[in-house]
Amino acid sequence: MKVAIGIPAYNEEKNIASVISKLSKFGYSIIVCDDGSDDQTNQIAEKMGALVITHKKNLGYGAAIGSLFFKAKDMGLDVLVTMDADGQHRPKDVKAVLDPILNEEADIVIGSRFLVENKEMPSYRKTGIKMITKLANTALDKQITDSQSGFRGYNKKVLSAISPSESGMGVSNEILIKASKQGFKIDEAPIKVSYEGDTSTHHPVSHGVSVIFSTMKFISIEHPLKFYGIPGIVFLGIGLFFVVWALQYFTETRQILTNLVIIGVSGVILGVVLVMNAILLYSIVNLIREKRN
Ligand SMILES: Nc1nc2c(ncn2[C@@H]2O[C@H](COP(=O)(O)OP(=O)(O)OP(=O)(O)O)[C@@H](O)[C@H]2O)c(=O)[nH]1
Ligand SMILES: [Mg+2]
Repeated sequence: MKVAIGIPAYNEEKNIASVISKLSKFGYSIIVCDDGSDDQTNQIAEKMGALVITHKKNLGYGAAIGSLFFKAKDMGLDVLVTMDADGQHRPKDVKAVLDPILNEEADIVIGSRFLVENKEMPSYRKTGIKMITKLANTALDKQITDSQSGFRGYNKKVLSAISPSESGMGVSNEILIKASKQGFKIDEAPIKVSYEGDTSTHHPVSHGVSVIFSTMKFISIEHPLKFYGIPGIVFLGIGLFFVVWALQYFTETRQILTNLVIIGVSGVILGVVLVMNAILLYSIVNLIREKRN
């Protein structure tokens, strides 16, 4: 079995050396994607014997994951395990993420921070990640606990079927939503994470908002009937209710209640637009899928 660890790294000169040396002890081959770091990350990773992919400029976490997927395919890997470069993930947890894939029990294994207690995790991050995971679960067959963890294992089938397109942190949900839609088996394994000195390199609110928007985008593409259809039918129902009410009032009193009419007509228009959109997007997405197969 050809297994490698893929590490997306952006300005991680402080942590990358110890992450690579600890992983090497487990005998794993290591691929580092240097995402346009302007510190010594690239040189250190090279010196530590990792295979280094270099982005000339910073393209984003998602772009780094995309490059690692591409390299894994190119190398004909059977399994790619991704983990962060900031020392938050423990190399000894690789086995827990890898084994279910080697035993063919799952196609994707997520190292979840919510299956065992992770005391160090700041509560605002717990809340944020749980909220985003809840949103992702609306588009996943199997409900999961941590859709944002970057510590994951992917088998060969997933690596060849999915090409991540999201350049930001939204890639984590993108891969899961696409994989679930294609029927891949997603599982979770417990991991411990350290938050010593809070290593995060982005603002939690902007990070959270960008991930929520990109997740909505992928849910709307993968599940247009659900995403647009259901609200469309609700608006149509409310609109028709108000129109009938206005008509009834008019027949009884010969008077027009403008606000009833406005609510009614705008509800019907919005409803029709959303339902049309759902059908249109559904047929376009399926047409593209048929063309692709
Ligand atoms: N933030 C950020 N990280 C990147 C980028 N490209 C690669 N990375 C790497 O992606 C991994 C995850 O980034 P983190 O900033 O630790 O994100 P996080 O783990 O969700 O946030 P924390 O839980 O606070 O650490 C790290 O190894 C980064 O070095 C990028 O453009 N921005
Ligand atoms: Mg981190």
